[in-house]
Amino acid sequence: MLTNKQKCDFKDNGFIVLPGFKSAAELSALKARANTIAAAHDFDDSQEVFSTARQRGPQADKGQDYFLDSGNEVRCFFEEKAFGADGALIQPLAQSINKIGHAMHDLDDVFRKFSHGEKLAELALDIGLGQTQIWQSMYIFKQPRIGGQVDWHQDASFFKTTPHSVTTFWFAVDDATLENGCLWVEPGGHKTPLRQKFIREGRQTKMIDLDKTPWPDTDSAVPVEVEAGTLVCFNGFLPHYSAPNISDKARHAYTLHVTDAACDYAPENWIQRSKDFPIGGFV
Ligand SMILES: O=C(O)CCC(=O)C(=O)O
Repeated sequence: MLTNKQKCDFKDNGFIVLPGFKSAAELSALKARANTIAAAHDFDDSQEVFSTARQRGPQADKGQDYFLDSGNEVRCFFEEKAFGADGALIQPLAQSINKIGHAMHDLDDVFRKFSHGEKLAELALDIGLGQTQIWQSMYIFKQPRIGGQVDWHQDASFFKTTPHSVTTFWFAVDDATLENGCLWVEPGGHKTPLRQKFIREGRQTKMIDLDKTPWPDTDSAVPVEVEAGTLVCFNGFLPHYSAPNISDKARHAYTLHVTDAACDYAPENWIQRSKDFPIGGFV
């Protein structure tokens, strides 16, 4: 699927941009399903917020259980700015959800179809993933006006394998621009050390600092403005971030975090699978 030049670019830069990877029909089916799941969320069941800041500290509360169990479920998380001072939603429910996670790729028919197939398997092979394992799916709404920032991070912090293998498949469901909070990446930054690791200890999680290498700044980072249907594929060591969406335009995206079964998946990773819910790959 990839040319030799594209394979070399992926190795050198740590990411590759593939416009037109998904069709308009595939995108609209995924978006419709995501909106349906968001609109059906039971507000009384959970008002759990997703924010990258929240993932830093140790936690043990009801919200923590909701988050931890979402690894093998389909669950909704709110935007931090979804709530007014009185605790009520400022926008309608479906426009207040930050993301859906984290096992739709196995549990939901529409998401399953989008997340599997020969085309993805072939691409994975081209970038060095021999036997894929899809651990996590996230549908990120980045809602108009209230869509939260995703702080600089490396996805390998969340999915340790030995040797390193986690790779992110990020699909633009809408056009992603500077205005609505596109991804930013540091070309070549996948060669820098892993700065943090996020681990699970029983029913608790914590972020541990590993390396003090500073996060990129606007001199070394580049925005990845892409059209809907584009797949951005990147090495799990690549630092990336996205700004808040203060525009009136939605910026939906869908991501898959994928490792190679030939590498050992760490028992302290927050998402684990049991025998009755086995991990699978693109085909
Ligand atoms: O889409 C975004 O804004 C960030 C996504 C991300 O950080 C990820 O998928 O690892």
